Parts: sequence; C-alpha cells; structure tokens
Amino acid sequence: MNERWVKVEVAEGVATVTIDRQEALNALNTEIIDALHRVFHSLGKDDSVRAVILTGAGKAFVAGADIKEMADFTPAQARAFSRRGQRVFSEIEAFARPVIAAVNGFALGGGCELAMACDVRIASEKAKLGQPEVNLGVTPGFGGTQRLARLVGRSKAKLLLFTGELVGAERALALGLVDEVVAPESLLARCREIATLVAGKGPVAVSYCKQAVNAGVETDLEHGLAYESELFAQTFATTDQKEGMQAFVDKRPARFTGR
Ligand code: DAK
Repeated sequence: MNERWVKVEVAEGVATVTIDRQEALNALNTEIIDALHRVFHSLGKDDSVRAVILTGAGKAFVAGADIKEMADFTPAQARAFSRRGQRVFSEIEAFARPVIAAVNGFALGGGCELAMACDVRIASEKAKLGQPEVNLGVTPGFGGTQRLARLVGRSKAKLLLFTGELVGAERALALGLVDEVVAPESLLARCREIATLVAGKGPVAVSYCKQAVNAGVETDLEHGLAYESELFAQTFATTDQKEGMQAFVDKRPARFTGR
C-alpha cells in the first residue's frame, strides 16, 4: 500500500497515513493526490481498519497544492486539477471509518483543505493553518471556500480567505478550525489514543454516526432526523447491537465484530 510519497502503517485497527515529500513541505502534486485515492481505496477494503490518522512528515502537514506544478496551468487544466483533488478529498470525507488529521505543522491552502476533509483535526502547538491562495492570485480549489465556511461560519471563513492570513494553533482552536491543541511531541500519541478509543466501539455504529452527521449538515433538520432514524433502525439488524446491549446487561465489555 506504500506509495512514493505516501506511507501507510496499520497497527491494532488504526492506519496511519503519512504524506512524506519533505523537500517540498509535502505539497500536493497530482501523483500524491492519486496516491491518496489508491491508499484510501485499499484501506476501505480492509475490515480490520477501524480508524485512520492522516499526517505529514517533517515540519509540514501539507504546505498546499504544488505551486510549481500549477504555475503553467491553462484554465482547463486548472479545472481538471481542482476536480481531481475535490473528488479525492470527498472520498476521504465519505470514508467509512473516522479519519483524524494530525496537523503537525503547516496546513496551508490544499493542506488546510485536506485537514478539513477529515472528521476531526488535532493540532500541534507548532501548526499554522490558512488559505493563502489570494497571495498567488487564485481561489482555493480543493473545497476551501465550501468546507471552511461550514466549519467556522461564513464571516470568519471570508476573513481568512480574503486576507490569506495564517493562524496559529490556538487561534485555529478558537475559530473551530481545529478541535484540540497538544504539544508537538504528544500529537501522534493523542491521535492514536482517540483512534484506539474509536476502534473499540461498534464499527457500524461509528460509521453511521459519521454518515448521519455528514448528510445531516447538508440538509434540513426534518430530513436529517429521518435519516438518523433510518440508520438507527439499521443498527438493530446487526449482531453488534445484540452484543452491545447484551454486554451492558451482563456487565462486561462488548466484543464488536463490525457485523
Ligand atoms: N508548492 C510547491 N513547493 C512548495 C510549496 C507549495 N505549496 N510550499 C513549499 N514548497 C517548497 C519550497 O519551494 C521549497 O522548495 P525549494 O525552493 O527549496 O526547492 C521547500 O518547499 C521549502 O519551502 P521554504 O524554503 O519556503 O520553507 P520556509 O520554511 O522558508 O517557508 C512556507 C515555509 C510554508 C511559509 C513557505 O514554503 C510557503 O509560503 N509556501 C507556500 C504556501 C502556500 O501558498 N500554500 C498554498 C498553495 S496554493 C486550484 C486547485 C488547488 C488550489 C487552488 C486552485 N484550482 C485548480 C483552481 C490550491 C492552492 C494551494 O494550495
């Protein structure tokens, strides 16, 4: 599953995906975007994987889309590149298991957009996030204008988008752009702790929670509630529901199988 610039390790139900192109601060070129597609596709077929941590090697999470690759794009090439990145980020957003972004450093432009496509974002105190595309005379192209506004609200999103300002981890936390800030040396341990906790829960239930939230925020409350009821009902067709409730009655830990 390892790719030239994307490394994967699976241990105890948790996959760690590391973008490792340190010479360009992990900037996303077409090859990395395609590699992310292949990696998440393979992980999706592995039932033993219950949660994914996505991070960057070295001092960056991802410092953006690859400016050098984009520099000579025609509008048609730019559109294709944008759609390609958006598709892969949407695959990560819809990935059946939770994906935790371990934001270890710069998460700029496409890097911030990649972090926002994950379910939660845990940041190192050294992280810097932002959408500096306006400095380059372009808009975000991998979902930044859409996911940032959904995450932090439209006016704070516009402030970041219009100014291209980078924010540190504490400011990102106050904005709601990241969910926790931890010391750099504790970042992966904290993400593993969360992933391990998730890995011990009913996998179908966790996956349905993700689907319900993702679908619910894109629709009105009435439809969201109807969808929630449907997923809730479907959990009663699983052995995990029987096991989870029986374990409660028996006063013992549940042994979930994902069925
Ligand atoms: N692309 C390519 N190379 C990059 C890069 C990037 N985004 N960011 C850094 N690098 C490279 C640098 O060029 C340098 O390589 P060499 O020159 O040594 O060969 C190496 O990484 C180390 O970077 P620095 O020497 O600059 O390192 P510093 O610590 O001094 O500075 C920095 C770190 C993160 C502040 C700085 O590198 C920086 O400002 N980088 C650019 C950040 C940025 O603007 N990110 C947003 C990129 S734009 C769209 C599709 C997608 C997008 C938009 C539209 N459509 C198709 C419509 C997405 C756009 C973006 O993400």
